Amino acid sequence: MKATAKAHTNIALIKYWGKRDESLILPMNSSLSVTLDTFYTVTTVEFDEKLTEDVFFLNGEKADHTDTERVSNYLRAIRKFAKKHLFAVVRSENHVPTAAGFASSASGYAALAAAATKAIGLNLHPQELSQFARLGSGSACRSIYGGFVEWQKGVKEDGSDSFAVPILHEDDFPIAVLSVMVATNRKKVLSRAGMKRTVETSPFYQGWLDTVEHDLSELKHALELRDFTLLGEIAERNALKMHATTLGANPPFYYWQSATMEVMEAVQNMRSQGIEAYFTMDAGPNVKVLCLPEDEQKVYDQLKQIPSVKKIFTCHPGPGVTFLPTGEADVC
Ligand code: FM0
Repeated sequence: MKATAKAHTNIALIKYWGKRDESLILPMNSSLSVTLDTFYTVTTVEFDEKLTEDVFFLNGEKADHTDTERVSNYLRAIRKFAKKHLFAVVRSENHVPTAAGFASSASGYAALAAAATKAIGLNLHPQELSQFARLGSGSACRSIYGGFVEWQKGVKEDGSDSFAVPILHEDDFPIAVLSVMVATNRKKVLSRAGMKRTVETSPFYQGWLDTVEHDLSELKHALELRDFTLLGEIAERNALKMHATTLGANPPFYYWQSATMEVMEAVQNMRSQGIEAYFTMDAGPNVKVLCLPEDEQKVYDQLKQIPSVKKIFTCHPGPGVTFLPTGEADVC
């Protein structure tokens, strides 16, 4: 009753922003991301009839109460579905610089969903697995697949039509994503709380909903054409629009810091010099810069010169979830 899975993080080009159901994690809008090759989580789950509660180890150490409770609540849904009332030991190794402000919930819940469902004896189709990952964290449903992935929002109340579908394989459209870590000093508004406040209070949220599906269909068209310029323009526009909704919330908030804007400006300057680069940001101050692989060194060198840039990780489209021989989480 043991299984190990590995899943990578993803960055949204069309953002998931807002829920229509908070417990089933059903989104207000469809979204589209690219799974990245650099950052990942490896998780081993072992169900054991001798256990009287779930135990969670993160990076080799026993996790705190809050993290353990979130994992345990998540496993409850899997136990219920499998009709097996067994507790588990969960061991996760995060190869995501979380301390540096990069989110690990997508790779974390994709790996946990895969390892836990397999360990409990369910043999799921990737589409079902995507739905299980969604229950942990919305963006995790997209990390089941590699490459470019759409999360179709669905319309049903039970969430049975809300899952990710692969659009392009990771080798089908080579782009580079430079993950730019900036100096940060402010406490984070978590994406879960931020999107809830925005849906409930921001008058700009309706503008988001009115245009996001159009952005998505345009982005899918750009992928079909392998048109990087179009992809970059739409992704940058969509990110700015998402961030604009937070300014209308009550109380208002924003994820950017001065360093975030310095990177955004540098990217726009590069474009005026003829280097094709575009930016996108999630619910935090770090910036992801999109460019073509042939320009990645040039873009890297320019970004590196910004004093508030602490570190840059060069990423490319990466694979979907995979199962590993059990025990790998302990040695990775
Ligand atoms: O990834 O409340 O998945 O599409 O990263 O766990 O479902 O952490 F920029 C924001 C991700 C949101 C956009 O939210 O939320 C995206 C965001 P949960 P997530």
